Amino acid sequence: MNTYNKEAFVTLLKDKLTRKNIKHIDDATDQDLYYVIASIVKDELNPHWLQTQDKYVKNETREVYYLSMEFLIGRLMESNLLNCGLLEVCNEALKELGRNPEDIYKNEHDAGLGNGGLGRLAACFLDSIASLNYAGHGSGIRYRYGLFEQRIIHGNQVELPDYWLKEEYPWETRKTDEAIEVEFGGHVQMHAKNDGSLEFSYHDTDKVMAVPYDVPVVGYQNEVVNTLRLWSAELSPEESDFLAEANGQYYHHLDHTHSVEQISGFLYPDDSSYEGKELRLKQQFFLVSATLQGIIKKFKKNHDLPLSSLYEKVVIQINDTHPSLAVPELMRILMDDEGFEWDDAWHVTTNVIAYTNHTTLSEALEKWPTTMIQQLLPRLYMIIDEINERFCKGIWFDHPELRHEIPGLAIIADDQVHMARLAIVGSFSVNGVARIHTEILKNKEMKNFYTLFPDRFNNKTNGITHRRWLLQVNPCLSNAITDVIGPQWIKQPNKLISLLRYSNDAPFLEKINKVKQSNKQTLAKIIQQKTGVVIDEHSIFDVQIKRLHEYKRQLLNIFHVIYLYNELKENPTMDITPRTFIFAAKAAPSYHLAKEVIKLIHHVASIVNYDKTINDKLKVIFLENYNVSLAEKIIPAADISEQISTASKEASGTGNMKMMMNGAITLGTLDGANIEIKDLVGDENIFIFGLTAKEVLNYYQHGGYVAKDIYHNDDRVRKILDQLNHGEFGAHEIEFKDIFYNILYHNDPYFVLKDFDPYIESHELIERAYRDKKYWQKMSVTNIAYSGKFSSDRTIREYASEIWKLR
Ligand code: DL6
Repeated sequence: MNTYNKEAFVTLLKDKLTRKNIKHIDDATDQDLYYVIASIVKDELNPHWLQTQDKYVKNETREVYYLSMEFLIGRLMESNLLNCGLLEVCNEALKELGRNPEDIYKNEHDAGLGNGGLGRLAACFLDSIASLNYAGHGSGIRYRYGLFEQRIIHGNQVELPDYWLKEEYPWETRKTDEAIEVEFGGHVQMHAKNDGSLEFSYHDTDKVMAVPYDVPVVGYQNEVVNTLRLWSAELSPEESDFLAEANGQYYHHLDHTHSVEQISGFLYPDDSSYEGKELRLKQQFFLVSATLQGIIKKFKKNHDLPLSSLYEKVVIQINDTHPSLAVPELMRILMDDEGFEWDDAWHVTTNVIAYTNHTTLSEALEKWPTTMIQQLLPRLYMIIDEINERFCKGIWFDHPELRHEIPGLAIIADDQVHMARLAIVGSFSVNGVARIHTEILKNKEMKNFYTLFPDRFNNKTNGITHRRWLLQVNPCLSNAITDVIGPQWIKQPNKLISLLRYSNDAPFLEKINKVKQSNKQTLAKIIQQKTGVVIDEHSIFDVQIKRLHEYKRQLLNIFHVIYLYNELKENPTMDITPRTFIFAAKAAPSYHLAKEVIKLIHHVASIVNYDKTINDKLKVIFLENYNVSLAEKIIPAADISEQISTASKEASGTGNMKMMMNGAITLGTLDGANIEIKDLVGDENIFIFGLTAKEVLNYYQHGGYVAKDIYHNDDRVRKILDQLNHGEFGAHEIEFKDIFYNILYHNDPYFVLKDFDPYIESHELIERAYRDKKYWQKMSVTNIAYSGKFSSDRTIREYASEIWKLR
């Protein structure tokens, strides 16, 4: 793509600046330059965007649509520059002009249109789909407010609205002419047709316009540009006219406009528990209906084929159950708008839709009250009811051995619509996101469905885009790698394996070490700027960055810190390698215990970081407002990657992959993708501890374990819990009682105490291993070498060949 050298780029920048901003380069602000560079990038990629679309039309390409309520894309400037082949030249040009590229790029507000795991995965997938030259697009919602901005005030999380669209977002293009009408509510009338079949019409519905904003998804230096289409809710012209005619109803008009726009107003900030809010259901239907209507319009326009062969050209991957209304909505469109009979519509639907599950946490499994769906989506409810009837009858007649299981399989049960069941029944593929997760789905959580549909279930272990998470965020490490094994790994990340040849090569190890050290220095500066705390750049950077949830066990981590602190207080001359524990995490606003843990981390930090008697051997850092851009700064500097979820609870994890790829060593439980990391790097290159998933599930089945036994028998544990209970880490006595009670009186549901001892032991092993520099660096290189497997390119190739059947 790129044809510029530094001089040409400088000229172009100046020229654009004159035309756009009527300014000389010396007067340009960082923000001016940000927009000017974005405009240069768009000039570069827009022709390819159009060509890519033309190519798909001309070749009648089969296309995949990744439907997701979340796309956590972060900033796009650097990745777009990188993928267009302009990053280096742009950086050089800016430096030539005496400007710091980072200062310019950070003018982009992170697009935080996701909570965490599944939203970031969707962003990585889009990057891989385009980079591998597959025809695939994202479809989501253009929330005006992304995930809340986190502030910490006196240790407490406070949430502020994230109005990320305050400044112009240069990457989006509004496509008014492709807007689509979505209908809610109203009532349904049935009419008998001449042939005796039924016809349905809808009356008095509320109509909302879904207006698409397209964001380019740029493939890595391959001239492919796919589309991320984000839908925005607006008042439909028809409704607007109607309101205008109702004279004197100005305030009503405003109210109504506001309530329509609320549909794409904000992202729900919880990723781990389900909340039955009507607005959320509206958002889901809005996304699904606009996307499906758009797909069908495009199919009719671009293919000379009957709609009954939709599945030959279209596949829809639904990201968790949030878009699972796609099943009844596609049925509705095919039957009511296109005149299909039920069986034909069902055949098409169940050959178009595929479903990915991202969690087995029962509190996160979506169930909507039947009355809510009946009122908001009356025709869809009728269809869901019919799907359920037919499905249950099928079990009754074809699987008599499962008759007694029908209540646990039925899509409608206990006056609720069970969305995961709907998604499984209406899809041709159901996949988990790591080997162990898929096994748990098949053998436990979805066991009876697996019996019914054994061929439907499959595993697709997650991945991350190595372009962003190595090439872009860690350029020095990338260069060091390229210096020894050549640049092929960039297009074929599996080639990173050749690094194994250098795992004993002293000069290479030294180089890798220098890169890590310099990344740690950079992070140390950021930490000082943000928190005022000076940390030892040579300490072990022990990192846990992810959403705050009990199952992710940040509590276990901070208990270990308290334990170390207690040890150091008793023995200040204790010979330990200095440690810096780095946390970053947002808690769902209504998740009390998670917020308590954030507070505890802060209170511990405020004691440990300023206690002179421990000689700066421990520091605890909490970086507020965790988002993609912050992760990009922390990950390259990590020595230890804490992946310590209660076994069986973390479906996969992707932070584990990002840190491994940047040379950190995993300290983890046998959970999610940690297991696959361990299988690759071997026991000697990872620190594994704690209960296995089997043990955890077994405890759950038998009512847990007795946490008080550990409290009574382990002095270290008792001391920590007593410190909490007596307010030693709180501003007042009752602070942290809830944590104390949850562990001792709710029987430690996430096995923090049970795994405490092996966790401490692993930390002691880490301490010893870190002292042997050579050994540590070898481990680090081995992890990088095996990380190619966790590129999302591998994952996407698997989806493309095994589920999507894309060429
Ligand atoms: O599959 C992406 C990601 C997994 O890596 C995480 O293990 C999983 O927790 C996450 N799930 C979610 C939503 N649900 N919950 N909890 O983001 O998906």
